[in-house]
Parts: sequence; structure tokens; C-alpha cells
Amino acid sequence: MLKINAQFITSAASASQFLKSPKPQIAVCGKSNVGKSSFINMLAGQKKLAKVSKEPGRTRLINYFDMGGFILADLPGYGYARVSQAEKLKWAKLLDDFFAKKEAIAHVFSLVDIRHDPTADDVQMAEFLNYHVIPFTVVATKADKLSRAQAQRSIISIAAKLKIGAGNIIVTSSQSGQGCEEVKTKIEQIISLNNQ
Ligand SMILES: Nc1nc2c(ncn2[C@@H]2O[C@H](COP(=O)(O)OP(=O)(O)O)[C@@H](O)[C@H]2O)c(=O)[nH]1
Ligand SMILES: [Mg+2]
Repeated sequence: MLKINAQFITSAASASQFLKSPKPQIAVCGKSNVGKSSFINMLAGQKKLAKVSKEPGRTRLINYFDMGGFILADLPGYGYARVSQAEKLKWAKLLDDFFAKKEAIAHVFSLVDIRHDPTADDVQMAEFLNYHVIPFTVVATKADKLSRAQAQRSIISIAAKLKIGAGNIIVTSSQSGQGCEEVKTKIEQIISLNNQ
């Protein structure tokens, strides 16, 4: 079993501040409010490691957490309409720079809300990761908001829109803890691949 011992390390506002670590780095991305911080807290088994907000976040920082056997990078959320064009450009530059150093990225968890069709940004993210051959897993969040049958239907539709297999989507709820073990098993695989 993967043992997670989490603590916040640092934030980065630009490429010069990106964390360098010998540990494998796993990034978490998704639109703002999709549940990135809650997902990280679920993995960490801590309530307040990453800041959960009711208001879609305005922070344009990458937050790094040392999780024990790996580093987790919480990327700033996309698709938040109420930010200026200048801020959007800054955000895009930060993410471009981040993914440009792809040898530093062991894996990406791309979060989507299970209740909705993927947004144009979600689709673009999956296309971007595919194009750059960055390994990723889609994580559907907030499964507690749907019945099992609804969730199943939703997963099939999300998989089709993102052009991935439904088996590549992990269904989670940070509220109930659903999917947490599955994510940890995935992380174990990522770490062991990285150590080969
Ligand atoms: N019901 C439910 N709410 C969630 C879940 N994950 C996150 N939320 C809520 O969604 C909102 C945004 O969560 P947050 O983790 O801050 O999203 P982030 O902006 O992607 O980091 C908060 O109000 C959370 O309480 C979940 O699995 N189930
Ligand atoms: Mg957050």
C-alpha cells in the first residue's frame, strides 16, 4: 500500500521557481472549482493541506506538495471567466512552461466534473497531453452528486468526448472517499515505472 505523508513545500509563479526534485512529479490539472484541492486533500488524508474554496480560485500559482514517495503539483485552474486577459495570458505561459519540461513530469491527473460534459478547455487539455505524449489519467470528480447509473452514463459520454477509453477514467468523490484507493494504486504504478 502506498503510504502518503504530505506536506506543502512551495509555490511557483514562474518557470524560474519550478521545483526540482529527484522524486517523481505528478501534476493535477482541471478547471477551477472542479475539485483539485479537495482531491489532493483526499489523497493526503488531510482536510486542510490544500485550500478548498467556494469561490473559484484566483491564484495563478503552482502549489507543490511533498507526498512522501512523490511530489504533487497543484496547477492553477483554467476556464475561470472572471479574470482579465492579462491574467489569462500569464496563466497560459505558466502552464506552457510547466509542460515544456515534460521529462520532469511522471504523470498528470486531469480532473473533470462527472456531472457535466467536458468543457472546450478540458478537451483541449487532453489533446495537448496526447500531442506532447505526456501520460495522463482522467479523474471524474464529485461522483457523490450522481447515482451509480447516472455516473456510469456520464463516464461513457466523457470518455467519448475526450477520445479516451472509459477504463482510463477513475471515478472519485473527495466527499465519500470513493476512488481514493484506485488513484493510490495508479500512483504506485507510476512510481514503480519511474524507478525502473
Ligand atoms: N459534493 C462534492 N463537492 C466537492 C467534491 N470535491 C470538491 N467539492 C467542492 O467543490 C468546490 C471546489 O473545490 P476545490 O477543491 O476548491 O476545487 P479547485 O478549485 O479545483 O481546487 C468546493 O466547494 C468543494 O467543497 C466532491 O467530491 N464532492
Ligand atoms: Mg484549488
